[in-house]
Amino acid sequence: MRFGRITAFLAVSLAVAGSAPASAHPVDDGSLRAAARGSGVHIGTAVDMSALADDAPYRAAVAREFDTVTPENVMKWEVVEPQPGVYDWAAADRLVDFAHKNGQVVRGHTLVWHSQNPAWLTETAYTPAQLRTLLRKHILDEVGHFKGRVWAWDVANEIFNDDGTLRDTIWLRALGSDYIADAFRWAHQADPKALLFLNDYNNEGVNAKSDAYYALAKQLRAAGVPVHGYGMQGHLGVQYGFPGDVLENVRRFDRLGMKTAFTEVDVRMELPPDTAKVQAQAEGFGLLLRACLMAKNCVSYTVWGFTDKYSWVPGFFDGQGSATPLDENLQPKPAYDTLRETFLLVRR
Ligand code: 9MR
Repeated sequence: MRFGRITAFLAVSLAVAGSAPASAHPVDDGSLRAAARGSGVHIGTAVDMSALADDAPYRAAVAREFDTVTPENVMKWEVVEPQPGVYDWAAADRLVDFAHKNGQVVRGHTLVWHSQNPAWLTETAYTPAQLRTLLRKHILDEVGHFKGRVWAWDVANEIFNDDGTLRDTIWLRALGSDYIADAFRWAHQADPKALLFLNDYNNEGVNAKSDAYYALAKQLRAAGVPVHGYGMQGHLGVQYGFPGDVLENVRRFDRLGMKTAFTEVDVRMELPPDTAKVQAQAEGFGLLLRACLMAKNCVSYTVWGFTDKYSWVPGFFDGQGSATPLDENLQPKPAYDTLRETFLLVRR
């Protein structure tokens, strides 16, 4: 019964949302986007470009439910520069165009990472000087290509281990920790207006990893490096329990004068789902959104896919899934209701 109303809203709006700009929904149409309006927090999703092209209900839901989008894969280095010096921006441009038609802002993801780099980059024995030149060119070219069209960038992704030591990557090995400050400086040079984020997982609560980020952020900002934001991916699982001190963590970055964001939220579970797991999942989604709304400078809350139809989780974790707020038929789960209710109840 509870979902009947929301499902009806979804059905009606799916019919109209395809090309409707944000201003076409001045009242609460039952969407997440409407609930988030006026909260100061953007509500977002990662977007799967094949689904966006081929699945009309998916496409309509992206337009209707969210006011920020993140490319799930198509801005990653292996996609944008498949051969040295040969760029392919086509898929990423399609998403940016879609976002602008629908009154959405874009979170760019991601500029320096240990994963999803092109084979030509990782399998060639470049010298440190060459690697630095390649990284600089990659960041200047990519941020430059999207200048003025990307609101915020995940500049450095997953640079720490869970114990707070820097992750062993081709960048750290060749360039030492300086690559981090350099990446932010280059991104800022290419688009001085974009918000520049650190981003990681298992850094939502206060722990060794988030302590390392706090120390790094403080140090970079004291040195005048343009680091504006701290991203917490928010990949949770009901079987692990949830971090208890998320608000405390977010607030310490607030006090540093940084923006914060939840960038990839999903809450997975051992399959099959049952009532208790689905309820716990709703609590996980709600916990992170509450922390965001209760902090002063939390600017966005993005889910890593909104429907189980395209979630990355089952492909990566054996026997797990059901991690998003809508099921495979795009029907809302309690997590969806919790997100809406939290937006409507917790006002800054
Ligand atoms: O969801 C993405 C999936 O489609 C890719 O195969 C995968 C490859 O590493 O990356 C996934 O997205 C990741 C994101 O870029 C960074 N944080 C973890 C995400 C889930 O693995």
